Amino acid sequence: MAPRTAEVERKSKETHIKAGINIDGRGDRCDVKTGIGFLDHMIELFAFHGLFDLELEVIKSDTVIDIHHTNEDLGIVLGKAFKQALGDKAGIHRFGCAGAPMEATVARAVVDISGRGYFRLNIEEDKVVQIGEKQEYSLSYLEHFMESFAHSLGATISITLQNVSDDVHTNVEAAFKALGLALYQAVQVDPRREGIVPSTKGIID
Ligand SMILES: [Mn+2]
Repeated sequence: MAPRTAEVERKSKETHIKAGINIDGRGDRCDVKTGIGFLDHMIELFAFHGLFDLELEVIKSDTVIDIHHTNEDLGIVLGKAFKQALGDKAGIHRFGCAGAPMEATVARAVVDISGRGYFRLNIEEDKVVQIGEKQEYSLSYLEHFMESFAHSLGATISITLQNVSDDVHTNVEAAFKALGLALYQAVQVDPRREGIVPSTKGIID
């Protein structure tokens, strides 16, 4: 199998971001410098549990405003890197489904590398409207990051959070771990599907 790697660089008036990825990595060769400490931690553990080797660097950003653009653009660049590394997607499982608990909180991620970008965050409680408001990160930033990631990768992704914690770190970390585990499954190659794009349409673009 050809190496599934990619290098992506994206420059806008708001951010300048570089990424390098090896989908068939070990997960422990990551160098993530986003300028947002919490997000470094989240992306590193996502890569670790997905066994992806990842270099990600925010060269320029406008975090003096807030993290909105950088958070969004990191999702875009990471999604692009996966899309490019996956090529025509021949042989892959395409679907993945995994859960990760953290204390009482459980995150479940369901992924379909369908070519269609869609993201949905389901929260199985009413209480969580404003969690994380005063913190560096929040559930709405999580939603925004995942939305950008799903659209630029061309994947349908659903994340459900159950027994939501009052601590934003716990909720978001469980979500990133679950996504890493589900995406790991989705990108694995089944030898019985060699050379076959996993769609009855014959392509996933
Ligand atoms: Mn943590």
